[in-house]
Amino acid sequence: MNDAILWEELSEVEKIKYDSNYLRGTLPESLADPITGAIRASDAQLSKFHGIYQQTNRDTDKERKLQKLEPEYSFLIRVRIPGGVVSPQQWLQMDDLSNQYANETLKITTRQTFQLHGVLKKNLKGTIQKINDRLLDTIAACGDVNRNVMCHANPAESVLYPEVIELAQKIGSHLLPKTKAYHEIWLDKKLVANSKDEVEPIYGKRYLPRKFKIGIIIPPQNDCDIFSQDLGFIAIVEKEKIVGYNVVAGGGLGSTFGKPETYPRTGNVIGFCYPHQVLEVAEKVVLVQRDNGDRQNRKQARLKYTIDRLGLEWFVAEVEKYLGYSFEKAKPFTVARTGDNYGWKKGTDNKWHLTYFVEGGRVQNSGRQQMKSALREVAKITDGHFILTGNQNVIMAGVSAKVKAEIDSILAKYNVSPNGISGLRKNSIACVALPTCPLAFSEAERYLPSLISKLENRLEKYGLTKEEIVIRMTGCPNGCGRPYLAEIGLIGKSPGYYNLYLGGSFEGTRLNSLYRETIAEEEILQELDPIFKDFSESKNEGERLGDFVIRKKYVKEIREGKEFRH
Ligand code: SRM
Ligand code: SF4
Repeated sequence: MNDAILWEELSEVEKIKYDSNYLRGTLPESLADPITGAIRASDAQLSKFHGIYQQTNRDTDKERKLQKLEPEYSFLIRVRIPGGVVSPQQWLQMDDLSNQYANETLKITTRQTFQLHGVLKKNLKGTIQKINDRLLDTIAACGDVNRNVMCHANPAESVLYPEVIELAQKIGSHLLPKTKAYHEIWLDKKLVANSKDEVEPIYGKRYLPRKFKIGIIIPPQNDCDIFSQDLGFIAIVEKEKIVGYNVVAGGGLGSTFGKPETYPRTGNVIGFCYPHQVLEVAEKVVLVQRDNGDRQNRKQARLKYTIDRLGLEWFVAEVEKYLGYSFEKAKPFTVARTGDNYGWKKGTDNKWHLTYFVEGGRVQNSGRQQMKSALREVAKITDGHFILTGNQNVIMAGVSAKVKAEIDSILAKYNVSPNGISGLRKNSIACVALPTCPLAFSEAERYLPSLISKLENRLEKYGLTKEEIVIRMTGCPNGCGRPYLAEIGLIGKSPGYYNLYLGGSFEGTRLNSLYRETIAEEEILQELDPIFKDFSESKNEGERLGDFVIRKKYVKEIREGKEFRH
């Protein structure tokens, strides 16, 4: 502890980070303790920086309490995979680990990576080691540092894909914590005993005030929801070359019911930088946030609040001061959609790429539909690789025509051919929520598929089955499924009840707006039915539902985060 710091004014987590000896804490002791399936509370904060969250099974919490048993503790492991690129060997390893140590499913997250759920404390180290054996890791997948860097996912959509994925990987590496704690604790590497020699040149001893997120897109695709990122880079393409990037800062979606000082916010385009400047721009924005973010109140600690508190002009000037030069004026760009373009596409490299829908990002076998087995078999025969998308889907990428045909027959064999999926379902995202998420008020991933089936009946009635509509559901207002940017957003309030938000844009440029509060399924259907009817009857040519509900004044347009109300 440092006496010069006014610890009593800072959030508890600040002290835990500072005293942790660069993220070591007492993790080894916690892991070795046989009495409990849990780790110490301070270590549960630190484990996040290692990609690990302690959880309980919320389906059994009440019953276990009645029986005076400790909760069913287990751990979520989140892998760090910049841009979501996964080799077939890595896929097979993750699949094996999910069967051996987790709940037999793989969760593809909204930030293009895998989560394993349900790993017991005694199996944590072995699982982490096996992930690392395949050249993946879990460092900084969570915690107050830069998280998994997102990137335009589909190689078939742009010849410039190799350039942006390389950039995403470079940013990810550049902003990794430098502590060797991860290697010592999980990989049994030699103890770096005296941490005084060990410095975190970017983060320092207290790391960032809060999580930090970066994404890169190639317009017109906005598959990383660039306006939701703390920091975004929008590739500016001239004559088939990336001449540089528009820089977007201050996006973020988490908010809390009943606390109007918290709100989702879309990022501001603050200027243009050249490709060789991207790494330093990323670093300096991180440093400005490190030095100015709120360390007292974690609910005000994200970059979006730093910008709103100190002013956008101040922020840009400060970043430019750290850089030693000014941004150029941002260049024009347009984005067309946040969702994935499904189906097979041939790339300019003559390779085939299949963008494949994974409902709620959950790769699992369910009855006759054996998606997990199918993708395992694909991993065994593919001559390409996999790419996880920010819409919780997977691209079977870079395959030859021969393998393309084999993949089609594997998907058919396991009853998971991607046919006949409605425009609504294709554009759906659901966060994990129950039973693992400790913050969930209601279901999301386990419930959205059945709600969509009921909505599909209504859409069919109005000839809208193919209409692409972005629908996203989360079990609480933290925004993990980015519901605030959906045309239809549903956010859990209490078991079975949701707030309904309308009017986000299909392109991911506008926040939605509260339409109805605390309603259950029957009311959700009743509220949406007449809107679908009206939409089918009076939408303009090419008009999207999100724009329609604003034109027809179902909701008012939200122009910036501060206008948003729950
Ligand atoms: Fe998230 C916390 C799951 C993307 C905003 N998020 C959590 C935790 C770890 C709950 C917790 O703190 O104990 C959830 C674990 C549930 C579980 O059992 O798996 C969780 N978040 C997820 C994932 C898995 C949702 C999914 O179904 O895909 C996503 C993992 C992404 C990844 O691979 O890194 C996920 N979370 C997001 C996003 C979307 C994004 O990043 O593009 C957001 C909104 C964007 C943003 O950050 O502003 C998001 N998660 C949050 C927040 C609110 C942060 C805030 O500023 O207030 C929390 C709560 C917190 O940090 O205190 C949170
Ligand atoms: Fe959990 Fe809420 Fe995030 Fe859903 S949005 S995963 S319920 S924290």
